[in-house]
Parts: sequence; structure tokens; C-alpha cells
Amino acid sequence: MKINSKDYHEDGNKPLLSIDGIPEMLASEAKPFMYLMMQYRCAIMEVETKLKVLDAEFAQKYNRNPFESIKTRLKKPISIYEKMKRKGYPVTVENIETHLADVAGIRVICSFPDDIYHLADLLTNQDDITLLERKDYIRNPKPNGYRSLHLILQVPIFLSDVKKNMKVEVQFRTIAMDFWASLEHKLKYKKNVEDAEGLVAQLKQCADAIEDLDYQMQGIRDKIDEAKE
Ligand code: 0O2
Repeated sequence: MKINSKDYHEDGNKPLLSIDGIPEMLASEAKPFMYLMMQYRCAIMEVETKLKVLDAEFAQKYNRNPFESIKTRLKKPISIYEKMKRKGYPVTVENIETHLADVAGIRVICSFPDDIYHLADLLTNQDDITLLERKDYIRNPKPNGYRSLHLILQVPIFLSDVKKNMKVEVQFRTIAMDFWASLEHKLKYKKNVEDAEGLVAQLKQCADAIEDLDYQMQGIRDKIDEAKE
């Protein structure tokens, strides 16, 4: 079984600000904050393991892999701080847990759109997982062309003295959608790009072409699979 599991950070260029640098999270909150981050890391491990189990089963049963790779990330303190401020909440450990759903993030990259929905169903049907929110940007893309399926899941982690439910954001994309999102993200965070508006329009065209390509490739795969039977 070959699983390419690595970290992703959309906020990769931001400095890894220590929590000492965040006024509202000074000394008294530092320890609980680190403890909360540890819990999110555990939640990521739980969901990642579930996905790897499904991958192992698929490989054995159907001789194929339901996804190409998994990337995980824990949101950086500076991004947590900025998002809390943006949402207008005081930056406390309790508020972070209550109001942010994407501190723990997993990105699952699939080959075909139907693998995305199949995998999302298999995951959300597991009896220890609760689906809190589902945003389908594949069937309803964002105006800029962004496509992905986002799930906010609640998953239990088992600590030494307590079972705790944690929120994890899982983003499902095809390889082509991921390729697009990486490039679009670069444009979003680069200042002084020449003809940025033109590039936004070109990216939208690329998103439309990618949608077409994803479904064409899926159709070809279906025909190949039918022929085998
Ligand atoms: P990072 O660094 O990935 O954490 P909500 O969280 O519900 O309050 P939000 O953040 O708008 O509102 O949620 P949404 O729309 O589900 O998007 C969350 C994440 O999806 C983003 O995380 C990106 O990773 C990705 N995303 C959404 N829209 C776009 C887009 O137009 N282009 C690209 N490249 N990615 C997108 P963050 O919070 O931006 O950052």
C-alpha cells in the first residue's frame, strides 16, 4: 500500500509566530492552548487512520486506491489568531474550540470525482463520526472556479482520562482541482502581479476546463472497467 501523506499549509509563508507573540493568549492560556493543539493533532491522526484503513481494504478487495494522497495540517497560531479576529471573537482557548472548525485539516486528493463522494460517504457513515457541516463546492463551485468537497467532522479521541469529540475539516479534491487551487492560492497572496484581473479570468477558464477533463477521464475509466468485466 503506497500512501503519500504529507503536510499542507495554505498559510505556509506566514511566520510560525510563537503563541507568546499573541497578546490575548499570554502566559495563562499558553498551556491550555498547547494542550488543545495536541488534541487536534490526535484528531487528525484518527481521521487519517480511518482513511488509510479504507485505502488498505480497497487495495485488497478491488485492486485500486480510492485516493492518491493525503495531506494534513494544523492551523498555525497566527492564522488562528487572525481568523478569530476576523470573526470578531476574543482569542481564548475556549472560543477557538467553539468557533473554529478548521484548526485540524486533512486534504484528500482523489483521481476521479465519484471517488470523492464514495469516500466521503464511507467516512461519514462510520458510527463514531458525526457530520457537522458539508459544503459541496464541486456541484456548487465558488465564483472564481474553486472546487472541492468540504466536510466538518466530529471525531472522538481517547485520552488517558476522558473521551473528547474534536472537529476536523476534511477537503476532498481531484488531482486537477488541487493543482488549480495551489496556483490560484499563489495568485491570491502575491501582490503586484501584472494583469491580475486577466489571470483571475484565465483561472476561471482553467477551472471550467478542469471540470470537463475530470468527468471525461472518469468516463474513460468507466469504459475501461466495463471492458474488463
Ligand atoms: P487555510 O490556510 O487552509 O486554513 P468558515 O471556515 O466556514 O468560517 P471559510 O474559511 O470561508 O469559512 O470556509 P470555506 O469556504 O469552507 O474555505 C475554507 C478553506 O477552503 C480555505 O482555508 C482554503 O483552504 C480552501 N478554499 C476555499 N476557497 C478557496 C479558494 O477560492 N481558493 C483556494 N485556493 N482555496 C480555497 P483558509 O481559511 O483560506 O486557509
